[in-house]
Amino acid sequence: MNNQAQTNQFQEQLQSCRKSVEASFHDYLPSELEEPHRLHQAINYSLSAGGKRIRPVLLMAVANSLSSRLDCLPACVAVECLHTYSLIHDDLPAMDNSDLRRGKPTCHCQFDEATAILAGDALLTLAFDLLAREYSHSPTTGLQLVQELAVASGSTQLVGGQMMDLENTGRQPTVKQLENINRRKTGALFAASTAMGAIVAEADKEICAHFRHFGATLGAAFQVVDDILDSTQNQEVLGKTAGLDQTNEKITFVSLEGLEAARNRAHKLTNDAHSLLDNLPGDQFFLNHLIEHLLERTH
Ligand code: GRG
Repeated sequence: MNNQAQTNQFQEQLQSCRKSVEASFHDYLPSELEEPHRLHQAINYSLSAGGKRIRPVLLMAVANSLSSRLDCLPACVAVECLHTYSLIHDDLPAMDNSDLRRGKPTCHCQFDEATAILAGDALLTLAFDLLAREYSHSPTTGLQLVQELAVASGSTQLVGGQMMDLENTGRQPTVKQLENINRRKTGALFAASTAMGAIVAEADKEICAHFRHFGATLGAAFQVVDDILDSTQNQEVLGKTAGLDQTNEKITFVSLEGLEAARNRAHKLTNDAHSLLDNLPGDQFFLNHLIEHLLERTH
């Protein structure tokens, strides 16, 4: 297969993964007809507002590469619920104070602050409800999935990373400190997504750990690219407020090391992710293309 044919095949697979995740939302989440309507409207608004669906796509790609016997879709939806909660709360006035997300007004702008907080809370809880409910026929797998997501989203990882990010506002962290914040704030959910793909596929602990490491490395690359895009793209392309890091006095790899060094860092981490994938079992055609796609993305 030539390069163009491979790219086309990857793009088709990517669209198909996204579509199946989005089509599953209504299977697993409360409808807007359910009370309280305003809360469920806010949840559905933020979830269906778009988004690249990278974390569920990663989970599905790993599960598929290991020929999972169990359905990975509930876990994919759970990860996207958790991610969407983090975005809703991250956009709040007390956090990043952002009014645009996924090309639309943020949840608190479209509804109100209290509703946005509750929509985030509900999505966070729904993620674990979904895992417990949909994998009850395979309790060991269900428990491992709950543990993986709980650790990644808790006070030492996702929420902890956000706290450290806020504490460093207006300060100049070292490269090591910034790597540490990013590992928690962004890397942890990427790592959980790839590990959860391996857990759904009932892979042994060593394989799960290797996929977790791969996800963490990819998450680190993703955050550097995010920093680069925040400083170089406009809000129409990004679908979210551009230049927010500078406005909020957030130190990024771009402000710390400069654009060129940040680009080199993203390339190095991307190469590391490819190398980690070389040592993993399964057909990695899709994941190898996804790594490049994430490096070359424009939003
Ligand atoms: C508990 C009050 C409270 C707040 C927690 C956990 C949290 C707030 C924030 C998480 C930190 C965060 C948002 C990190 C940024 C990670 C990141 C680069 C998000 C953007 O991800 P994309 O580009 O978004 O995949 P889409 O919209 O495409 O899904």
